[in-house]
Amino acid sequence: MLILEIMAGWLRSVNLSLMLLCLILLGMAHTKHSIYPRIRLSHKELWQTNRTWIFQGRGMPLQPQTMLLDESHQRLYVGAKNALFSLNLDRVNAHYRQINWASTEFQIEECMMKGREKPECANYIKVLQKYNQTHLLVCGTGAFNPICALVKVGHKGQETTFAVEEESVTSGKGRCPFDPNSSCMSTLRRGELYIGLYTDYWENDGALCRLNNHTYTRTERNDRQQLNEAKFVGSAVIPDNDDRDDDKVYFFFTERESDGEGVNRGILTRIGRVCANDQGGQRMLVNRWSSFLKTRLICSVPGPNGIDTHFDDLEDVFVLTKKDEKNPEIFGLFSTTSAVFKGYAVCMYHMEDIRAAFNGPFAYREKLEHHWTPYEGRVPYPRPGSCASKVNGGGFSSSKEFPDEVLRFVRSHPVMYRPVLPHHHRPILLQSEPGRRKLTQIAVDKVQAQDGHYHVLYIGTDDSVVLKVITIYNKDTDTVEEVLLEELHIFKVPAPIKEIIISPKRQQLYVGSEVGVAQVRLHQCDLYGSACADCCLARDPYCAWDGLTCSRYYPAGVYTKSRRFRRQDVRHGNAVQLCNGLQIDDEQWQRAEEKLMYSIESNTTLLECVPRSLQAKVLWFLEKGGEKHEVRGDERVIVTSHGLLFLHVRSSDAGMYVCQTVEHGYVHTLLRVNMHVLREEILQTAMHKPNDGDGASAQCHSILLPAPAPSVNPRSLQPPSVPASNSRLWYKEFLQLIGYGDAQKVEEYCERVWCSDKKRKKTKRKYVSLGGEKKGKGRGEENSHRAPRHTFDT
Ligand SMILES: *[C@@H]1O[C@H](CO)[C@@H](O)[C@H](O)[C@H]1NC(C)=O
Ligand SMILES: *[C@@H]1O[C@H](CO)[C@@H](O)[C@H](O)[C@H]1NC(C)=O
Ligand SMILES: *[C@@H]1O[C@H](CO)[C@@H](O)[C@H](O)[C@H]1NC(C)=O
Ligand SMILES: *[C@@H]1O[C@H](CO)[C@@H](O)[C@H](O)[C@H]1NC(C)=O
Ligand SMILES: CC(=O)N[C@H]1CO[C@H](CO)[C@@H](O)[C@@H]1O
Repeated sequence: MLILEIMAGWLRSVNLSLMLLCLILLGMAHTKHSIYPRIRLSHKELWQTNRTWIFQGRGMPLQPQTMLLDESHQRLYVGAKNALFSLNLDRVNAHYRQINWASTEFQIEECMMKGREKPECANYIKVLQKYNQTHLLVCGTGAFNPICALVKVGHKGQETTFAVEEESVTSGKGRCPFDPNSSCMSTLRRGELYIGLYTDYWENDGALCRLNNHTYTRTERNDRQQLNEAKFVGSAVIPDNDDRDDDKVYFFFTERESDGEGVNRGILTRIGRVCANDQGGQRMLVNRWSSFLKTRLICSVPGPNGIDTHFDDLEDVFVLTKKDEKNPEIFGLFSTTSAVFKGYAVCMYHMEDIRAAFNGPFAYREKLEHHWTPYEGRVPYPRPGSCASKVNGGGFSSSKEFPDEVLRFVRSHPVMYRPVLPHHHRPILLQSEPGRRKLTQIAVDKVQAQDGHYHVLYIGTDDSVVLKVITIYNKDTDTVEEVLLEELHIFKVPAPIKEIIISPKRQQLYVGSEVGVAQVRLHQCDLYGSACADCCLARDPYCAWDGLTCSRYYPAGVYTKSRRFRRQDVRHGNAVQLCNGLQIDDEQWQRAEEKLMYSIESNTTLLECVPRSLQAKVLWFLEKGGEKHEVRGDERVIVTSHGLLFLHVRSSDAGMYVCQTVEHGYVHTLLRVNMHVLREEILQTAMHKPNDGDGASAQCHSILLPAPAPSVNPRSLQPPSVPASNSRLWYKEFLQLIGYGDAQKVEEYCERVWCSDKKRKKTKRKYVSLGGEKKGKGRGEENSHRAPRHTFDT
C-alpha cells in the first residue's frame, strides 16, 4: 500500500495531527487521480483464476534476454542465459523444448582471464530473429566472444523440431554484443538483419548495421555526429509507399548530444532512418549508409514557468502495426534524465509527423558550440536521405550511382532541424510522483469498443507489475484522461519486467523478467462482477454487460448471431445512466452483507471495508432511529482507506454502520456492520477464563467467534484486493505510528484481532457450522480475511 510505504518511511515520529493530515491528503489523491489503479490483482489471484501461467525453467533463474513470438508455429522463443527455449503459446509451462548452449570451460576461463566476472562469462542470447520459415537466427555473447547459429524450428509430425544446425555456427562479431548488459536492438526482414549494437569488446564502437550474405553496411566509425554514446532501444522496417525500394528502416535510440571535443551535453532520444535498399557509395561511403538521417523525438510537458519538462531517455518503444503497414502508430516510453527526479511519460507518434520531419530542413551549425539552425543553402539532387527507387524518379538504380555531392552532404548533415512532436503535442500518460516504481516496457493493443477505438497500454515496471491503462483524449478541454484499469502483479517476487510481447490474435501477453516468462490473458471480464454497474464502471473496452454478466465485447458484425443489447461506456463509465432502472437503492441497502461485531470500550477498532475498486470513494453511515447519518470522522473516528477506525470506542458508538461506495456517481452498498461495545471488565473475565489446554487457540476463538449467519447477498461483496497479511501489517504500523501504546501491546492486540493463520484455521473448522466464513468465487482464503471479527465468546 502506498500509505504504508509512506507512513513507514517518513512518519516514524510524527504526531497524530500530522498523521491525520497525511491520511486526508492521501485519501484525496486516492479518489481523484485516476492513475491510481482501479483493480489490483496479486500474483496469487491471477494464478487462482487461471489468468496467468508461468514458465520458470528448471533450477536456475531463467534470465530471459530476448523473446520472439512465432504465431505460424505457435511457439514463443526465449533467449536466456546458456539456453534457448521454445514454449507453447497456449500454455507456456507445458510441452516446452530447450536447447542448452553454454560456453565451454575453456571460453569461460579465457573470459575470466580478461578480468571479467564469472556471471558475465556465460552465453547470454541477445539476438533472436526469424530467419525464414524454417530457421531462427540466434546469437549469444558467448563469454565475451559472440557466436551465432541457425536453429531449425517447425513440426515433424507431432514432434516440434528445435535444434541447432551444427554447421551454421559462426562468429557473432558485429552481430551480437560482447557484454550481456549491452543494449542491442535488431529486426530481420527479407533475410537481412538490421541491428544496433556495440561491435567491440570495450564498447567503443556503437553502430547501426545491416548484414546479409554478401554485405555489411553500417554507420561511420568514430563519427560522433552520427552516433554518440548510443543506447539502442528499438527498430522497425516501415514501407513508405507500394514501391519496395522505398522501404525505410527506423532506429530508435538515445545518445549524448555532441558539443565539440570532450564536452558533452545531455541525453536525447533520436529516431534515425536509412533506406532498406541502401548499398552505400561507390568511391566514398563504401559499405557505409548513404541515407542515414536522424532527428530528435520529443516527449515533454509544459512547465508552470514556461520551461518544458523533457522526458529524454527512451526506455522502450512499441510499433503498433495496423492493416495499413505504412502507417503504424509508434509509442515511446520515456523517463527523465535527471538523477534526482525520475518521472515517466508515454508519447505517441504518427508516421506523417515523422516523415514531415525527415522531409523538412536539414540542421546546420557553423561550429560545434553554436546553436542549430535550418540549413538554407542549396540541397543537392537526389535529396540526401532518399532512396534509389522508381518513386524518386528511377534515375538511379542503386545508391552507388548517387553523385558524390549527395553523399558528402548526407555525411555532413545527418541531423534534421525539425524534431518529431508527439500526437496532441503531449504525453498520453504521465507518472511524475517521485519514489514510485520505475517503468520499463510497453506494449499496446488497439481495441474496438462500442464508443470508439481505444489504445490499451500494457506497461511493465521494475517490481513485476504490468499496468493496463487506457487514455482518453477530450477534444473540448484538450486534456487526456488516464484510466488505470488493472494493476497486475505478474510474478511472486519483484523483479524488473524485461520484455512484453502481445498477441492480439490470442488475446495474451507474454511477459519476461529474470525469474521467468508469464503468459497473461488481456482481460477477465467476469472479475468485475456480474451486475451491469460493476461492468460499466470498469470501463474496460474488452468487456460489456450482456444482460446477465460482464463478458467479452465483440463489435457488431463479429458475432452477428448474438444481437443482444450490450451495455458499455468506456468514455464516461456512466453506470447511473447506462444501468438506470437496474439499481434499486433501498433494496440494495437492505440486501448488503451484514456483520455482527463486538469491540471493547476505550479500545481501538477497525470496521474494515475495502471495495474491489480502489477508485471508489467509501462513505460510512450510521443508522439510528430509522435515519442514516454520514460518519465524517474526527480526531477519534477516522475514515481510512481500510475502513472506519475508532481510536477509543465509546459505548455510545454502538449501532449499525453501513459502508457505501460511490464511483462515477454510482452508489453501491457493500456492507452493514452491527457494532456492539463491551465494557472492559467483561473482556478481562473472558480472557482469563480457563480453557481446554490449547491456550492460544482458546484465546483466539474467544475473539474470533463468527457472527451469526447474516442473510447475505452473494453478489454484494467481491474479494478484497489487499491480502490480509498486508492489512494486518498496515493496521499494526498505523497503531505504532500514532504512538498507540507500546509495541508489545500493539503486537498483542494485533495478534488477538487477527490471530495467526494456523489458529484461524482451527477456529474456522470449529465454527464452520455457524456459517461464519463466506467463500468467494473460488478464491477461498483471500476472501475470508475481509473483515477482522472482533467478536467475543460469551
Ligand atoms: C483453472 O484451471 C484448472 C485446470 O485447468 C481448472 O481445474 C480450474 O477449475 C480452473 N479455475 C478457474 C477459476 O477457472
Ligand atoms: C549488469 O550490470 C549490473 C549493474 O550495472 C550488474 O549488477 C549486473 O550483474 C550486470 N549483469 C551482467 C549479466 O553482467
Ligand atoms: C531457410 O534458410 C536455411 C539456411 O539458409 C535453408 O537451409 C532453408 O532451406 C531455408 N528455408 C526455407 C523455407 O527457405
Ligand atoms: C543467402 O544465401 C542463401 C544460400 O546461399 C540463399 O538461399 C539466400 O537467398 C541468400 N540471401 C540473400 C538475402 O541474398
Ligand atoms: C490496543 C489496546 O490499547 N488495547 C487495550 C484494550 O483494552 C484492554 C482492557 O482495558 C487493555 O488492556 C488493552 O491494552
